[in-house]
Amino acid sequence: MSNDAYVLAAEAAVALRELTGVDSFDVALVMGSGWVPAADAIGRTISELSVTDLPGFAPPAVAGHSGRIRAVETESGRKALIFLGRTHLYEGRGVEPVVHGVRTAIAAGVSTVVLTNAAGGLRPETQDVGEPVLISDHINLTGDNPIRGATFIDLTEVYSKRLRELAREVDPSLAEGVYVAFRGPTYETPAEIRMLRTLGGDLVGMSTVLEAIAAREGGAEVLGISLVTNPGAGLVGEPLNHEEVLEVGRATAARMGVLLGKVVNKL
Ligand code: 8IG
Repeated sequence: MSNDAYVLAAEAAVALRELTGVDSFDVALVMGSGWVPAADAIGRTISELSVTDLPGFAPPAVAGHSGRIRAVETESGRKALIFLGRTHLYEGRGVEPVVHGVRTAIAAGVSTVVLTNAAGGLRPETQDVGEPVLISDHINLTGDNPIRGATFIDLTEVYSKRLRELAREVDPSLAEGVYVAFRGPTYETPAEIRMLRTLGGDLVGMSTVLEAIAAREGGAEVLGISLVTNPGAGLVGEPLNHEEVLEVGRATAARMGVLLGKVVNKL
């Protein structure tokens, strides 16, 4: 495999520096569906651009995934890069656009990557809708991987224990769980949800794992947080829809914003 994807990320980082006037960033946050309204609490906006202003990004495909990138200065003086939306594998453009934001952020200096998402909860007995859960580990059932060729990356601690502890200093009530990723775009069948519970999954979604792998490949520390927006299919008997995801995000934006703002200020 050629290293075109890494060259493209380096080019996007150069364009990002020129367009934002920020030489180097400290932290990147990927705001998944339901999380975009929380972005305002992270800091003062320096500038905002469209992903299409930079090389290598796919235009947004889903309502509620806005496709913008915001450069922010936090209270503690850190420079943060906020991706308001992400590209998903189910869009069918392959794995490169899915991880391009993370690779660009790392090429722009970032050493911490915060990945947020909305997810189905596999443990409704203990999980409430609207609850944030720290991702402790993942099971990658996407059938894909951002790394091409025989590069063997250690994934013993994809989601930094240090960052999870730091998040729990901010909010001691935060639970942890294993995030399972499918390619989507369908939600699961009830039989698949029962399978995932047996496999040790606590959350299920269609994002995050490929970005987390790319971040670890690039040497960044990763914090993953899921917002539980629905119980997995068949666990409560109601069908799932995307609008309820956005509604849960709107309802919890203030809490998620405060959480992320405090975590970023502690980095
Ligand atoms: I939000 O129940 C959200 N995203 N695969 N399953 C999968 N993705 C999701 C779900 C869910 N809820």
